[in-house]
Amino acid sequence: SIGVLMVCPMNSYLEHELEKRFNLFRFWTVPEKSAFLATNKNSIRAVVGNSSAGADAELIEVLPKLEIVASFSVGLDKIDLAKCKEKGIRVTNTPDVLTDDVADLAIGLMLAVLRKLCESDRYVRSGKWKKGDYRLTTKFTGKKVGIIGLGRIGMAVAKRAEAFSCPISYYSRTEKPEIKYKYYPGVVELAANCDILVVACSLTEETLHIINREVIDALGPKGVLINVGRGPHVDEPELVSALVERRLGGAGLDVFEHEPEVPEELFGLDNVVLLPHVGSGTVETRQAMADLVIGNLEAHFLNRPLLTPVV
Ligand code: 8YV
Repeated sequence: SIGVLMVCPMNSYLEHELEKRFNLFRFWTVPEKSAFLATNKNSIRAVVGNSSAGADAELIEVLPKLEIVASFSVGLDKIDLAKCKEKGIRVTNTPDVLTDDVADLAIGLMLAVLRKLCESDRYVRSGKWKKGDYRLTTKFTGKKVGIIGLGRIGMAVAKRAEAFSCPISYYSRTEKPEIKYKYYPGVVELAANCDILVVACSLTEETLHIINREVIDALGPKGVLINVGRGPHVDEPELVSALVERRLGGAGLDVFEHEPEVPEELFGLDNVVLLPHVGSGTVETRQAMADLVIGNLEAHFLNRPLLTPVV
């Protein structure tokens, strides 16, 4: 049967469904990776990856029979797309099905940071409430929200923030003429003109460290950064020092530069909320993502049109 290489653990339902249909190899359980690849390279026709591991040039080169890379993610930054294109390898991802969850989480992070939800929870649990030194928080409704990347997720964040009466502005490579939100042609200008800055773009060479010191300074001591994109969108040491020195008001972070490592300087701060990359992490959405991965692989091997093709 068709060999499918799953590169890292991601979802047990997906594993079971793949196992029913294909000869599934779990790469993370393999102790001797290169010996394993040498033995199985001619039977592996598909790779399944996610946001932490995909198919880099090295893996693609070593798999001569590779036909398709199906990612259990919308982000494609762990796949060498140019190499796939060059070799005629198909690529699929999981767009749309996770948009609502990621946008919901972005709004959740805004509320959590501004209203200090996690800090307040710790206040109750630790018994501090009985000593009664609760400090006031910051209103969310009406805050100016700036969005980097007005794709599916960025638009879903905007729509939700509109319901909180937030004026919306955005940065993207090009202005979207049909969109009524205010466009800024640069990230620094956007940051200087919003209270909450949301990273919702894909990670590419152009968007790596798109949040740098200049952007952080433009956002300023009352500004809040929300990152539901990728850790490397942010120059993390710059973000950490700005938060520690209170040059930035706060941050809600679902992603980090070196996951699962999170800078420990952040652990003591009450103006940050830290999540373990769970934007798409609901039972419903992860199942829908898994079904898309399976559907794409089945379509490919039955010579039918792919459900969500990228390459
Ligand atoms: C992860 C994501 O892929 O879709 C993306 O780009 O980052 C997430 O959905 C998921 O956590 C992988 O297991």
